[in-house]
Amino acid sequence: MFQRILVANRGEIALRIIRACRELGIETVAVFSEADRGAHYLSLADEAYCIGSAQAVDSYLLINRIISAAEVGGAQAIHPGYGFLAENAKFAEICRECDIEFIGPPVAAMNGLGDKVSSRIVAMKANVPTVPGSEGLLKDEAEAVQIASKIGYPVLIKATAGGGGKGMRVARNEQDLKIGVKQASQEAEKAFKNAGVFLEKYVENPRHVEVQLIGDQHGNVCHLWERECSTQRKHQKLIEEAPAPTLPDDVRNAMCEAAVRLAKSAGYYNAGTCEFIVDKDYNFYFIEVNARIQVEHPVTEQITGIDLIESQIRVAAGEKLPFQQEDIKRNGHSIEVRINAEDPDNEFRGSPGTITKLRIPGGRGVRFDSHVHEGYKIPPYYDSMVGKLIVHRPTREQAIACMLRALDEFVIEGVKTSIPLLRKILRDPTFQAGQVDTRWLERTLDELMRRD
Ligand code: MV4
Repeated sequence: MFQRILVANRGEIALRIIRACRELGIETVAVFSEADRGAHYLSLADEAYCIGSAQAVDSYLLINRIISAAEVGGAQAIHPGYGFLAENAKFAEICRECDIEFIGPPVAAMNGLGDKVSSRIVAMKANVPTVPGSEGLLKDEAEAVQIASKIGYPVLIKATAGGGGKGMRVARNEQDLKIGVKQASQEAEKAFKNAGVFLEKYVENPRHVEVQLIGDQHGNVCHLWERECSTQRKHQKLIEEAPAPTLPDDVRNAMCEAAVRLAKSAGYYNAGTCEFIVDKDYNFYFIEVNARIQVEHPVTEQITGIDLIESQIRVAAGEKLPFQQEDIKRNGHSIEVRINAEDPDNEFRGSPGTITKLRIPGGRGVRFDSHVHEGYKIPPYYDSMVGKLIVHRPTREQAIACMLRALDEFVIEGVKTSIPLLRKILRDPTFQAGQVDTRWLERTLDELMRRD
C-alpha cells in the first residue's frame, strides 16, 4: 500500500481524499494555489505545497508543478479528484512514467473512452445500446443529411470532444442540420481544439441515469448500481439520488450489466461512470464514460456501504476488489444536493465572498461533505460548489423529508446559495413523484422561483 499520496485538487474533494487517506494510515501531500493559501483543509494534510497563482491554468492544471510537488513531498501516488487533470490521459501517462501511480484508469482506457465517438464504437462492439446515428465522425454536410434522413429528425449534432453541452445542436430539419453542423464544429474547435462532430437521433426530454463502476487490476469489474441525475440546469447537476426513482428492476439490471460489459471490453479499472439517457418508455442508451470519481459519488456510498475513495486507492495499489457483484446490495435511498454559492436572481452567477455565519445540519441520516467553515472566504476563481448535503433513509419519501428538514436547519450567511431553490424543488409534486427529466428544471424554473 502507498505510504503517501498527493492530492491534486482543492476544496471538498481534496478534503474527502485527505480524510480517506488518514483513515487508511496513508500520509497526504496537498497542493494549493495562492487563492487557497491558508485554507483550513490544507492543515489536515501532512504537507502542503503552493503550485502557483489563483487561475487554475497557472496552478491546478500545471502537470510539471504537481509532479514536482509529488517528488519533493515523496508521494508514491496522485489522486486527481474530479475536474482539473482527472481525465487528462497525458497527465496519467506522465505520472506513471515518473513512477508515481495515477489513481485512476489505465491510459489506454482513458484514450479509448475519452472522446464520445470512440467510446460509442467501444459500446457498439460490447453490445451496449447506443442511440441510432453516425458510425463515426461526420465527413461532410452531405453525409450528415444522408444519415439524418435515414434515422429521421430531430437529430442531435454532438462534438466528439464535447462536455457541458458545448458543441451540441438539435436539428429538426435539413436546413437546421446544415447550419448546426457548422456551428457545432466551430464551437468545438474553439472550446476543445477538436472540430469533430457526429450525429445521433435526438431523444426528447430524456432522464440522465449513470452507473457507478469499480474495477481492479486483475480483470474484476463490478457495478455499484445507478444514480439518477436529471435535476440539472445548463448541464450543472443540482440533485442526485440513488436508486433512480421509478426505474423498473429489469431495466436497472440490464443497464448495470451493460455498463460492466463496456468497462470490461475497454480494459477499464479504478472508478468510473457509464452515463445513459433513458426515454419515457425506459429504453436506455449509452452516452459517454466519465473516467473519474464524480461529485455525486456519496449517494452510491450510502446505499452500498462501499467507500469509493478507499476503493480507488486500494485498486490503484494493486489490491483485488474485496467483493463480488452478488455481494453488492442496495440499502435504502440516498439524495445529494449541491450547495452552491450562487445568486438565483442573477443568472446563477457565482456569489463569492466570506461566509459570515454557518450552521451545519446533522442528526440521523445526514452527511455534509465540505471544506468550508464560518469565516471561510470563497475564492472567485473556481466552481461555486461549497459543499454537498447528503441524506440516507430507508425510503425515498423519508429521504426527501430528511433533506427538507436538514435544509431548514442550514444557516449560511454572507453569500447567496442554492438552498432556497433546492427547497422548492424538493417540495415540488413532480420531483416528489420521481418524474423529473433533464429539461424539467429549465421548463419549471420561473414558476418555481415565484412559489413561496
Ligand atoms: C442526448 C440527449 C438527447 N438525445 N443525446 C447532454 C450532455 C451529454 N452528457 C449528453 N447530453 C444529451 N445527449 C441524444 N441523442 C440529451 C442530452 C441532454 C442531457 C443529458 C444528460 C443530462 C442532461 C442533459 C440536458 C440536456 C440534454
